[in-house]
Amino acid sequence: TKLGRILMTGAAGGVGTFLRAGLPGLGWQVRGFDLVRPDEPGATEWVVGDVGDAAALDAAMRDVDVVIHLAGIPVEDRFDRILTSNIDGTYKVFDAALRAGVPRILTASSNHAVGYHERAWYRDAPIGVDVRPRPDTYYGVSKVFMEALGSFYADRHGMQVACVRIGSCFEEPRNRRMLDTWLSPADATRLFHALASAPEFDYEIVYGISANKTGWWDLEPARRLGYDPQDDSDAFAEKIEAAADGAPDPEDPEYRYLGGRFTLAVPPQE
Ligand code: 15L
Repeated sequence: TKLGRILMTGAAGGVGTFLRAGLPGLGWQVRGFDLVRPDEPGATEWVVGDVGDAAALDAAMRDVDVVIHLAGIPVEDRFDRILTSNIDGTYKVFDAALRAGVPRILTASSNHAVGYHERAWYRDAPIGVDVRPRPDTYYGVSKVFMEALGSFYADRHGMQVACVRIGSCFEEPRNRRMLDTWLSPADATRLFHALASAPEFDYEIVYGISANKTGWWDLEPARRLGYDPQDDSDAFAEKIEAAADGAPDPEDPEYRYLGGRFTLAVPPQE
């Protein structure tokens, strides 16, 4: 079955590479958009372009049903670079989607939009999607901007917007924190597929992690939209504990804050 066409910005990046591998098999036509064309595009179409280039975006938006916006700097950086790539770039993608009449945008927010919330917060219930934004970096601030812009375009223009606060999307969790925050590549595909095919919605914020035994972020908002995670980081727990150095220290930012070591990140000097 053909479900429709997805324009994926940042399609050559980490999450994009996983989604490009998974979504076509579920019935989506994927058009990749990125600064570079990978050796194995996988996607049926590829557009080399910059999200700063409104004309390139206008051309890429033709006949698109859903935008998945992943482009941007994925870690802390100097504010001027974050401003160009993540803040202005996200504005340009939303505005091009609006001009083209694309009804739905799924956008890669991040756990770092709320990275200064403390693990101690989680006592009786998992942390919800409606907590106060507490970005842990300029990078996190750009994700708060993204969520605000999405809310504005949903309310003002009736666009359907889902902001996914992605955890740690890698082949395997790499440390203790990622036992909480891991999003497996297969679950990432399940999540974006669910959001792309869900019945009409207005504005949604969801956490994007797998069904991790130790996960402490509320997955109900994603589940309500059809996400049914199948993976659990627990399968890697023994390996990670064996490699870890002593018992977890609750004062270590890695363990204490939702955003982990991003709370210590400083922008590079040049
Ligand atoms: C992110 O937002 C980053 O893009 C990614 O590289 C990981 O570091 C992830 O968060 C994380 O919190 O593990």
